[in-house]
Amino acid sequence: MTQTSRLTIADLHQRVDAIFRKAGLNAQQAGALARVIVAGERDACKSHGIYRIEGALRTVKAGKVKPDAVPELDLNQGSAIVRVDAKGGFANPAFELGLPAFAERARALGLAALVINDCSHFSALWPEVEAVTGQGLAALVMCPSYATVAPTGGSKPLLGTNPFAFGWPRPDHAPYVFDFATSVAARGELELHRRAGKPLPEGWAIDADGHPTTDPEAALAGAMLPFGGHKGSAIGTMIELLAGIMIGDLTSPEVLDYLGTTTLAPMHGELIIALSPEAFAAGRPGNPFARAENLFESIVGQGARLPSQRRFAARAKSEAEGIALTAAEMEQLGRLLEK
Ligand code: NDP
Ligand code: PYC
Repeated sequence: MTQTSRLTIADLHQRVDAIFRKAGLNAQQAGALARVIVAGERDACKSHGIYRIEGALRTVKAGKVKPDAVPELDLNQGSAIVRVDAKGGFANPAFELGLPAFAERARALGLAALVINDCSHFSALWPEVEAVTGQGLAALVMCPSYATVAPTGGSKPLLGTNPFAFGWPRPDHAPYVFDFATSVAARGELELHRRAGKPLPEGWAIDADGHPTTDPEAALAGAMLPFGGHKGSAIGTMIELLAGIMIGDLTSPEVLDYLGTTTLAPMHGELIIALSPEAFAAGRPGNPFARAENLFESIVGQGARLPSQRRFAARAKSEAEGIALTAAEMEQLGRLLEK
């Protein structure tokens, strides 16, 4: 049986923050990164938990992200678009900087967009979705990645795994949140299968010659497939357009050209849209939050589960018992702290 240790959320945060501080990140960058990585581990989202620390450190070492960046907020007064220039740093501190003005703008105008430019991005999107729903607003979040996914009908990497996330605030419950890659699975899952020596499920990937494969090595050298065939392929393309080209930032093929590898965190932009359900439903019959509850009850009433339900259950367990880490993960944290 694998031996596990349990760390409190605060203890894991302190260790991850210390690792990043030691690697030269300023307090703003290190703190925001530690918050998102620890949240991933706390919610049992292993593909974006502590496994990501080494990739972030490699990206710093390669000079492909600025560890001391101080993001700059452009309020763009009167407009629905709030912009943060991440200044070549990570996306997470840029988001934290932009959130208050962006949420205030969405409440005042009914909807607003937060554009983040020039950021290194490796994290899950749900922490940002939850930050927006925590303000009583619905949220749509998306970003490109690097070219690793073949468009449906093609055979070469072109699109990114382009994550897409949505949240709806629920006054008396945890929000409704989904967050997924527009590829069949996140690329992090391929890497975790490779490390564990496990074959991939069928339908995830093709090899460099375009043939279906379940071998993680062959898949990493080939291309991943979009989820839902042509539908995921089109949504992935939409994300390249909206969160790459429209916001004046890099698309996934351009990111790969810039980095020359998929072993570092990608550098691109991010688009976050907030919508006020009250503003959109004003003057129409029914309270949008009460009507949404009826919909959720009907879904759960059929025996289905809501997205994020597994994650919220894992969070409750971590909060009560601490975050479970394997001996190998504890050793990894210790090694990185000593470096
Ligand atoms: P998953 O397929 O694991 O999960 C996708 C979503 O579906 C989750 O919200 C999940 O909720 C929900 N879900 C899963 N099973 C069910 C079910 N049976 N019924 C209802 N809902 C369900 O996600 P991916 O592997 O596609 O992505 C994982 C993460 O990777 C995401 O957080 C994404 O943001 C991140 N990512 C980041 C990228 C980047 O460039 N920064 C690129 C690609 C991915 P639950 O969590 O509760 O299971
Ligand atoms: O898991 O696909 C992924 C990913 C790419 C960049 C960050 N996460």
